Amino acid sequence: MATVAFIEDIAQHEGREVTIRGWLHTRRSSGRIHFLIIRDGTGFIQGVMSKAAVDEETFLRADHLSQETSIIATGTVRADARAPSGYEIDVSALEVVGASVDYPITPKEHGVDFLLDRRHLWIRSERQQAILRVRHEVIDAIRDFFNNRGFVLVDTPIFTPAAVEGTTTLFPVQYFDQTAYLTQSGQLYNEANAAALSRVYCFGPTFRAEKSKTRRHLTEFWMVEPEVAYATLDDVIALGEDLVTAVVGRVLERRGRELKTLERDTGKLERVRTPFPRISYDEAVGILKAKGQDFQWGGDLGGTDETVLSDQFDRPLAVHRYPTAVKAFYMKPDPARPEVALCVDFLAPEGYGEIIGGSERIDDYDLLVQRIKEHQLPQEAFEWYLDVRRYGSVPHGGFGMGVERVVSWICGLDHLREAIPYPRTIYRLYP
Ligand code: NSS
Repeated sequence: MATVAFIEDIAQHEGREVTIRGWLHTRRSSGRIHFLIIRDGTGFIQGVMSKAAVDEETFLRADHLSQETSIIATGTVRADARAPSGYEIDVSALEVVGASVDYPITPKEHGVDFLLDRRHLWIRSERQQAILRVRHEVIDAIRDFFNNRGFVLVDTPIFTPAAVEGTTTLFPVQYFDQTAYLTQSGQLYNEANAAALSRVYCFGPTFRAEKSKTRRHLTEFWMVEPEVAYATLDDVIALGEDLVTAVVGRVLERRGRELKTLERDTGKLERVRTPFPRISYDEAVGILKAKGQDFQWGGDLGGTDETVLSDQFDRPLAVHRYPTAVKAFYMKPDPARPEVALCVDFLAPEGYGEIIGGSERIDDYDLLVQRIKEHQLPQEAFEWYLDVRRYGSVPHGGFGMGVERVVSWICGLDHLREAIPYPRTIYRLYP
């Protein structure tokens, strides 16, 4: 009996007979030889079936196999310098497991809507597999980063009673006889959790009814959010720099093959090292004006503004101290200049936009109540949050990093929809 092997481990089996269990990716024939590209979810390899090596029925059957037929192929592993994986398999037996009639995604070009409607099949392509593996690595690197630094993972709820990031992007859901909202961010709970456990993070899906149709917005996205008791804005920025550097470094170290499949220019990622450039919002406005942008002090940065700014640097850029008026209710005003907040956004290079948003939080009870009122938020829903200020309030801060934005940047994608297995946007809830 041949050993069952995965294509990613094929080098260990050189010269031996193995069985690969997978699917037929493509096939071409020269009359006396069939070339079968087999994929098994761990890689792609060419199976060479020559007429002389198999019985007539097997050879004939292989001539009619269609794309994505599931197959079990047995054969001897042979090194071949020309093969992308460095190896080929001389097939001696082939079993068909499941037919695949008229597989809709063919090697020709398809429109993106056609592919998104078939996302459950599209993920079988080499490129989409590479992206999903990078996403896995990014998530794994994030978890390792926080776990190795003494952070405690504390899960925050998905059904919530109130807004965190503005009331205009809330998704209401019927919750028995009340209205609940899908969480926009675990931050408020994280703040309570940091008062219990010092350094915490939450990591889960978050939801925003983003009505704008952009390349950078999903309605369901994954966010990791650390929160640290006694942290200052500088601590928050330093943590963000270390996290981004660790994640990029890990993908470069372990997912070189995938980045190659994606034709990513890794030289640009190798430049991601600490310290990142830091500029204030005031300085950002100066740069935008000098670059001919029509931008006035006081507004939030738009997508184009972010790109103009990040284009000035070859690594992620930290922009701090935005006008308090355009930022979230919980952000602490700078005591030296209350019109700006102790907050930071990290902008990825190459026009990928904001990947991190964070701040110091208001730790003063009275000011927080005032802000809740100014933002016309229902104070009853925030009483528990105010308790964090009633009982042993401390300065603290944290940030949120969007996984899809990071994956999209690292992979060099032109739209966030490829960075998540099943994207949800204003027009898409299927499959
Ligand atoms: O709105 S954020 O800037 N900040 C927060 O939600 C804070 N409550 C986080 C915190 O301090 N704990 O969002 C944070 C990040 C942002 O930088 C993006 O990377 C990502 O979340 N984000 C998104 N990704 C995809 N789609 C959408 N719509 C989206 N919105 C934010």
